[in-house]
Amino acid sequence: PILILGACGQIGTELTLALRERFGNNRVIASDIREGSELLMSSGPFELLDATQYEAMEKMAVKYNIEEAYLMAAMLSAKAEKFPDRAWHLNINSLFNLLNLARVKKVKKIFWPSSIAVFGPKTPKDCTPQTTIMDPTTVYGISKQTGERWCSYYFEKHGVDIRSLRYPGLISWRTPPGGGTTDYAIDIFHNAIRGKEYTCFLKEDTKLPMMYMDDAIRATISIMECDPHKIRERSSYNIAAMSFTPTELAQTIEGHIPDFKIKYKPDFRQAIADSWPNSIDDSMAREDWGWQYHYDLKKTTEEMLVNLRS
Ligand code: VAH
Repeated sequence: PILILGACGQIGTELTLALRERFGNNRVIASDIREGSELLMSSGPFELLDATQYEAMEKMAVKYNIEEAYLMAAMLSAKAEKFPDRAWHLNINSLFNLLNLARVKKVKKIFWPSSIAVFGPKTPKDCTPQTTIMDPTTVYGISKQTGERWCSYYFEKHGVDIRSLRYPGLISWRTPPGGGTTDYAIDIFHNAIRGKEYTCFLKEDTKLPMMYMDDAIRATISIMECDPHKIRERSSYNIAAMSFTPTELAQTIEGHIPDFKIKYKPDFRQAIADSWPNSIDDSMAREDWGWQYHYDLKKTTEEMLVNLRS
């Protein structure tokens, strides 16, 4: 059986549905601090669970005889700047709980998401390497950088089979955006299909690494299923798909909705975006476990518009 923590979040919702599709609804236990969408709740077992409470997690692992766990609960970059203490507590303690659960063999294999947010202003911005300078300037980025160090430590010291990916900004339609900086790339579609002008909170030339959710889910399942001897990196792998600016995204949308209009009103999230890379070198993921993206900007735009309109 598989346990998903943070199953009602942007990635958690999609991961739960994909794993239920793949392994059967009743083999995937969804859990979160609050209930989720009707689709998620009606498709298989759900438990209210606070990922910062070790005893509760341990009880859940024993109750369902969990073999694999995915920790998708976190507070994202923009919201974490407003609630630094809560963000640090949630992001780090939930990871410690998961690592310790694996250390005492209550689960066999675990997944934890990192992010391009681990990179900072001194990191090379173009084709950012797998191993490089990391000087994150956000609470979220610091929690992800620290988390990567703990993942590597628990693998080396305790043999914990932890797998991790540095997700770029993820674009999806099933859940509303939740406190991220890259979420402009989701908000924009919700406005466009309602015929509304979109006021973008980032400058028009802010280039960021992005990925369509289906690619991110496929990458997650790939690294979890791959032969452990092929995994050379136990902190977290760079993965990439596309990089674009708000202007490029708006132009692609205009190709489908000619009268779509965008204007720019940068806010505090501009400084967060400016500290992140423009593009990512994911050659190590390609070499080690055959990573390859499928959705480019054109296909992502088509998928988002079709699904949000249906
Ligand atoms: C955020 N979507 O904006 C998340 C992600 C790289 C961005 O970490 O905070």
